[in-house]
Amino acid sequence: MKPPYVKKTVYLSLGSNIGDRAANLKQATERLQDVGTVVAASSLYETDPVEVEQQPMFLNCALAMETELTPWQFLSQILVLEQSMGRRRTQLKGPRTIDIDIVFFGDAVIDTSDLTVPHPAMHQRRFVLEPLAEIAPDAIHPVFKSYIRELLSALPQDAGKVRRYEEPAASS
Ligand code: PH2
Ligand code: MG
Ligand code: MG
Repeated sequence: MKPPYVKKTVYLSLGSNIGDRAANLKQATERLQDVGTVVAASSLYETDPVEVEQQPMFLNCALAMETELTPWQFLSQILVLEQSMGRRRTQLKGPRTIDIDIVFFGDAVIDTSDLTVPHPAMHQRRFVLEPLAEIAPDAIHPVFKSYIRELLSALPQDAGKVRRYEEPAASS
């Protein structure tokens, strides 16, 4: 089968809760320029850990990218990037230097053992929806047919606190 060399818009959610979290998110964003073209980046958000016990606070952000890769080519490149930034998977949802999740891949709907798109928990996670709503409020969930801003406003109030992160001023 010939690969479909079609440009798709991919939305990513990035997270870090080990080390210099802001530097990790920035480095990942820069290195993703080798995987495709980063066309939008949200602010950084400091977010309460959810779905996990006793972990440090996260920084999260969202990116929009354009790529001609297939979803599996793209996935294998982000896994290599996570590894090269020191990600070690010793426990499920363990603390991490960097996590790069595919939220949407164009309007693809994929459910295989190695890849599920749209991300199966994105609509329940304020730490995904709030950064994404900053850069793509009108992106549409290809299964629910809802806008990101609608998914965000449908979240229960208790779905994990999320606030804009102000970088500490550089000391001289
Ligand atoms: N990622 C998880 C589980 N919980 N919580 C926050 N705040 N941010 C994350 O990126 C995150 C999480 C699994 O990938
Ligand atoms: Mg994740
Ligand atoms: Mg992940």
